[in-house]
Amino acid sequence: QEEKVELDIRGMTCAACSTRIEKGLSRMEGISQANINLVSESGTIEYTPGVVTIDDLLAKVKKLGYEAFVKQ
Ligand code: 9UX
Repeated sequence: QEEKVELDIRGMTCAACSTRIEKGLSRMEGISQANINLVSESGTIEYTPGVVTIDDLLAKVKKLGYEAFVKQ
């Protein structure tokens, strides 16, 4: 079943950045929802473990040009 992970994301400087990340993540298999907040520099991702991993999510955000960490 789906799980949620909260990320801290650094490097977003305009509203299109958060949209870019949302779209990039949403296109990945195993991700049902991605909500990214520019102001709080964070996001919530709903994903299906076994289809996609948290490391995959972090790598995708990094590839898009931002830093991402699992929120502790
Ligand atoms: Mo805004 Mo973000 O022009 O990568 S989209 S800075």
